[in-house]
Amino acid sequence: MLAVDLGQDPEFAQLRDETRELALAAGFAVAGVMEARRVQPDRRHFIGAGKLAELKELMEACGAKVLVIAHAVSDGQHMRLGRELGCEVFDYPGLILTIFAKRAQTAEGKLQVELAQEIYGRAKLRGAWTHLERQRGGLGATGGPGERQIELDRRMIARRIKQLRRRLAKRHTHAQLVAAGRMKRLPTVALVGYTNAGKSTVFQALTKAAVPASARMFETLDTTTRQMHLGGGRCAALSDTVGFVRNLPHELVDAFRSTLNEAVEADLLLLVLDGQDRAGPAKLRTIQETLATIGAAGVPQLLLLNKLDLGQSPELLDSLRWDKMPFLSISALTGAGLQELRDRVAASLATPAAAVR
Ligand SMILES: Nc1nc2c(ncn2[C@@H]2O[C@H](COP(=O)(O)OP(=O)(O)OP(=O)(O)O)[C@@H](O)[C@H]2O)c(=O)[nH]1
Ligand SMILES: [Mg+2]
Repeated sequence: MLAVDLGQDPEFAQLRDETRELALAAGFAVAGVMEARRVQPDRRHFIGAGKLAELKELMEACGAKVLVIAHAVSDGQHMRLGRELGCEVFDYPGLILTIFAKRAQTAEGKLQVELAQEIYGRAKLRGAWTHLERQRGGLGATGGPGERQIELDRRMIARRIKQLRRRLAKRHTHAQLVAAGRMKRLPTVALVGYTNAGKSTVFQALTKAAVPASARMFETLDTTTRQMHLGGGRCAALSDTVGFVRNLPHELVDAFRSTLNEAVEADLLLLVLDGQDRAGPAKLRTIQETLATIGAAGVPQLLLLNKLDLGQSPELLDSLRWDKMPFLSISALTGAGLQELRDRVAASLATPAAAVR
């Protein structure tokens, strides 16, 4: 695994550790981690020649077959690294796509992942094409067999992307109609947050519905919606959905648009953070940025610090108090704070939107 400190990211250590976690979630055993420090990436190999030689040596010494990079690299860098090191290369977006592909269960989830892969692969193919064209060398020469093949591939992928988008749109409209019928006029609440924060566990605790929760990253890819009782005969429709991570690849955000729309259309967002996590403030920023990207920044929010039973990070608490950010501490596992959560949700849904924040 390769992590490069480019000097712009104050959270480099978190990025490195998180990429390691993601590599494990993708099913790789991490044989070694190499760090490098650069002002900016090398244009050809992302890292300099000296580091590249060192990396090759390290990979040979531990028999590594795969290189995982904690950053997004260009198509050219991707190709050259693979060739130089004689191994398969996963950059950060590629790694996350691989995990999503492994986890996808439902037809919609699989379609969304396939769409994301096609979009990501198309960019890579474009890189390969530029490379071949350069190899061809000749000026003005057209119509070589290789070129025709690449052009055919591109057109096929473009057609596939269009087809996938159409199928997803159809499914989504259908699902919306079904859901609208089932949850007649119920206000909607969506759980959002970092992967592994405990969203599915909170969902289970609030709805008594069984959805898989686990310590694996990106356990949930599909949206589940159930009724949640708020007391006094009132109900809301609660949705559990896909988790966020820093730099969520734009291919995924694009492909998972319909799943993420759940958050855009909600009356209230429950932002779930792992309260014992020192990296909480950075993760909260990631959540807010992702919400802004998908157009859900304006939806009223209630911040939950989950896993109260495990303690709470003083750094996180200080940061929230400093920002005057209201929050509610809960434990989905022990049930602590859940009654107050129900009351707060009921109160916020009963008052005009803006009052919640
Ligand atoms: N101790 C403790 N563990 C919790 C609590 N809530 C969730 N967990 C654990 O945290 C892990 C992740 O929980 P999930 O509910 O799967 O998390 P998620 O946010 O749905 O994760 P993704 O679906 O991967 O995005 C699981 O191992 C849960 O058992 C809690 O209140 N206390
Ligand atoms: Mg989940």
